[in-house]
Amino acid sequence: MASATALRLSSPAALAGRSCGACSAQAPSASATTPLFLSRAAKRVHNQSGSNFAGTTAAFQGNSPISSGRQLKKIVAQAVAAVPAAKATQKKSNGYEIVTLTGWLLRQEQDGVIDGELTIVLNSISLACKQIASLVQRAGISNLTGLAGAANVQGEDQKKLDVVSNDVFSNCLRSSGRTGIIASEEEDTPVAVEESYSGHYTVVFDPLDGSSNIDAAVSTGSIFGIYKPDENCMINFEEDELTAQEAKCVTAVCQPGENLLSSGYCMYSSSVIFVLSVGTGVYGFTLDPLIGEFVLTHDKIQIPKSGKIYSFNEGNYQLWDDKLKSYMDSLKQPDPKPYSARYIGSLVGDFHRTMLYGGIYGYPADKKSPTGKLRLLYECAPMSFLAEQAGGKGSDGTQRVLDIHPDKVHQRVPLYVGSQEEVEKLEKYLRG
Ligand code: FDP
Repeated sequence: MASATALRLSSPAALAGRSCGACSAQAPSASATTPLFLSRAAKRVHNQSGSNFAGTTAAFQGNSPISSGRQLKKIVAQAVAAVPAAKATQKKSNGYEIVTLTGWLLRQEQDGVIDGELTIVLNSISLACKQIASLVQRAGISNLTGLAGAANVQGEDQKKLDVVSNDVFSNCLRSSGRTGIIASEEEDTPVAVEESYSGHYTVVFDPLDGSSNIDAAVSTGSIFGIYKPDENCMINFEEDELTAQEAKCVTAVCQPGENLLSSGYCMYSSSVIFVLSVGTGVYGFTLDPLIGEFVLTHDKIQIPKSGKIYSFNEGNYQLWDDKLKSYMDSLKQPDPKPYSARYIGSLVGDFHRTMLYGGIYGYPADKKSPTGKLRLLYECAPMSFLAEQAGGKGSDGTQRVLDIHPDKVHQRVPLYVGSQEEVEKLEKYLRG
């Protein structure tokens, strides 16, 4: 079982690698083809239109100096006419342009959406996801299936991959040097990162969600949420006793989802997909295994306003309350057509499908689990943040999930998330 000891690494924090990821073909230099005899106006037009002006300029390269005012006028007119077409052509992709996650993050930083410290944290998370993806893919071969032989703080059996993924995630976050406090679903309590260098972001994560699916090689995922540091909860390692530190750590992570700066997940499925929001919409990146980079594939994801797919573990039907049962019954009415049921039993996979196709995902409270099964900090709040950023909704049945103030680190709440109209329909049934 993963230990809950405060993290104290002596080595200086290694910075996450930052390389330029937006790869596009280099535009030919305008000056290379600038003709010698153009007027200033014609030159300006030429420079704006770049290489596409080459056809026009070719006429006066070499031995064709401009010999009359009429000729000059004609040249300028030709040049002006060439501009709209040139601009349109410039925007066309050559088919080899890609935007990598690293390049996208740097762009957000340049635009002032996130700071450099958050860029480094998100980069370190993406690195953890790549490592976990490879472990998940090879689990059956490298003897990483099955139980680790311990239970976590919530009494759930930990799988070997739960434990390994937790180490991978923690290591990546620690070595970024930009996290102050980290809290994992697999650890008893949040821990302070002593070697934090700057930034001091608070990160909550579930390193491997849906782990009951691992041994069957079915979809799993990692989920994370990032909060800005709270001055009141910053740790002073010189002065604090461990218990005082622990109290500060708990306070730091017990924030409502409303305060999230960023959240996201990585799905380990037929492809590895990293989906995140930094508060300006939701973007999805698919891992290209050949170049080892996440590449932008889902630009500005929007959850459809409604959708006829529901994703609940209906095995629990008899344990639900009557209002929820009648909601579920209503979805099956053949008039005009019943909803379709889809349930993987892996939150990341079920949520990802709901984001793309619309519908509703639900894990209600029931007689066996009176507050539901899913964790507010590591599952419900990050997913609700994403849902809202994509135009959907996240609710516990009566209120917005992002408004819930956690009183416990491992608090569970019911979750209904997905298309706005579907979540509102459910809320109406639950109100009675
Ligand atoms: P798991 O127990 O396999 O880790 O919160 C964990 C979670 O999976 C979710 O990913 C999943 O949606 C849910 O539990 C499945 O629970 P049920 O098996 O009760 O349906």
